[in-house]
Amino acid sequence: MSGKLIVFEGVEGCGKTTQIQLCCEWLQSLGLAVVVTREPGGTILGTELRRLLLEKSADKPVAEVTELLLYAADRAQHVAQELQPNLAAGKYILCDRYTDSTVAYQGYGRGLSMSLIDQLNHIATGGLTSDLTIWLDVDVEIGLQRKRGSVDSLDRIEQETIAFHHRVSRGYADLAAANPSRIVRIDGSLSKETVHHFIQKSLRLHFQDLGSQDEV
Ligand code: Z5A
Repeated sequence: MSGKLIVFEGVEGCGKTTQIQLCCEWLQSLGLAVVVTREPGGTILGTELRRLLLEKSADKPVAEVTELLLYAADRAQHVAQELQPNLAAGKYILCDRYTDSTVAYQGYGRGLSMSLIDQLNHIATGGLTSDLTIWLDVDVEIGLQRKRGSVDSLDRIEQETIAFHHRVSRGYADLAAANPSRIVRIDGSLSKETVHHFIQKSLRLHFQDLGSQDEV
């Protein structure tokens, strides 16, 4: 039996965590085995890498290529330790960020080489791609406003300029246009309930064992 890898992507504050939680509850109510995980930080080693990557300390700058390599290291460990075994066990995996984040943030955001990013993504994943990626599309300003309202302080990437976040957002738009069968765009500025409804619809369309849309 083979499970499903469903990835949630988008700019900061787009609602991934909220929607993953709702989706997890819904899939569990259908009797499915669900695993929720994230990048960076989906393993014990990854938790350490996440702290190094996101802590905002001016006296500990992280060079751009170092950052890229740390995300790749986190992903390689995550694929080997979490994603592959849970897929092999037939589980539905809901993953907060995956390879598209590196393209959007390190590629479009930081301007690092796309061919280097593609190579590292391939090495880290061994070619494992998502079965479906949900891109929650919200305006950068709305996302950052939501984040500023929900946390006390912003981490290193959140503190980047608005222009950086706009480049990231364009990265997601380009990725979705280039991968229409893998990436589904959902308007993340709608209410939480409406976004969840559209996610249910998309998942039912893609995965027949979730039943027909009439049941939504
Ligand atoms: N990163 C990278 O650069 N390269 C990589 O390869 C990878 C990652 C894998 C951490 O990601 C950082 O890692 C990220 C990119 C970088 N940049 N930063 N910082 P993260 O996913 O852990 O952090 P995040 O992007 O900042 O996401 P988040 O804080 O977890 O936000 P979210 O999950 O998208 O949103 P949320 O927590 O569900 O919602 C935020 C608030 O909005 C909260 O108060 C909600 O109640 C509210 N909300 C949610 N949905 C709605 C709707 N529909 N309406 C109104 N309000 C809403």
